[in-house]
Amino acid sequence: MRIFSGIQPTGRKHLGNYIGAIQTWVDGQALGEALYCIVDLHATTVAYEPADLRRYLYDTTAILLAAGLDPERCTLFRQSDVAEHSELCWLLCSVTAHGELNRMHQFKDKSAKQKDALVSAGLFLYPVLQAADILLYKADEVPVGDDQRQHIELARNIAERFNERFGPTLVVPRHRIPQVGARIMDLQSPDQKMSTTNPVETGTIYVLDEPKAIIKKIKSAVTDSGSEIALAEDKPGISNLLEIMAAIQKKTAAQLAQEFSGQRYGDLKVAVADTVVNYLTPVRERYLELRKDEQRLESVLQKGASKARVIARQTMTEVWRAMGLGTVRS
Ligand code: AQP
Repeated sequence: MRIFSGIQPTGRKHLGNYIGAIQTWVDGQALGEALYCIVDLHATTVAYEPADLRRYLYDTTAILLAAGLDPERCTLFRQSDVAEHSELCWLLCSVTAHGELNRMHQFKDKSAKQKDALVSAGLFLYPVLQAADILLYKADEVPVGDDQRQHIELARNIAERFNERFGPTLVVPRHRIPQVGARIMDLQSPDQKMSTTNPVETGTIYVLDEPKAIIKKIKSAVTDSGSEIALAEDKPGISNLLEIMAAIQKKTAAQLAQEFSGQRYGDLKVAVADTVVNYLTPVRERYLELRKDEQRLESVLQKGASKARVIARQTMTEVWRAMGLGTVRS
């Protein structure tokens, strides 16, 4: 089985990214041939500073290695090092409907957040580039958080449409969304997912937060009316804390709700803070070591790109042939 997934080099990866994606990437190394990509081309679809992007890319690489990605057991690479991603994106545009892209929640949300800034065509085409990332490697499985469900569905539709139009060429992928922790919510607005671009700093726990900051954020997390610890729709704050702890301890939130029944909100917060600190502290410490050696990080990415290119070129040869384009490549 081949696994593919991508992550944006936003530098400040948060607990949602960690539980929803990074943890499943690490586990994926034991399940099949895993390819993981730091998608810097995606990061250019909103306003950014080139120097920051380069720095964040190394930050993200170091976080992924600190989390447990092992370059001997997976292929970790930078998207812009493999030109075939952009090439396939353009070709897949011919089997993607404008109306489909218009319906993407992420486009609607992110374009609304752009306020006075330019809403780029790149942001609109983001899901096509994401489909290209996945389909280029003929991935069977794509581990992602719940927010990416719609994009993976689109990638499946694009692959099916391509195969119908040009003959069987691409693999139709399936998503792997974790059963617990697929959508970690913001601590201050538990009706919204925890997110990099959330303007309220205290709602987001960053992977690199110091223990003191983690404890403070969890202690000040918004809770709900009443005092009973329970998993319920009208208790989004408490349910989110239970979900976070359950994902880390590999339990279910319902199990934890039972364990905490009769206790106070404050008791739960102390336990969640303790769990998160113990979970993230070793990652932060390894990160601080790994981040010092940019040359090593660069070398990991270069080696990964060399391996990824071999698969990408093979797929592009098949795609060009199927579409009747260019000189037939060998
Ligand atoms: N809150 C979340 N809970 C669970 N999983 C999540 N993911 C994102 N947020 C949550 C998953 O993380 C992976 C990487 O996502 P990305 O590359 O889009 O990274 P990001 O830009 O840092 O994600 P954000 O925070 O969601 O960004 P913005 O603020 O730009 O919208 C994906 O698998 C995603 O599902």
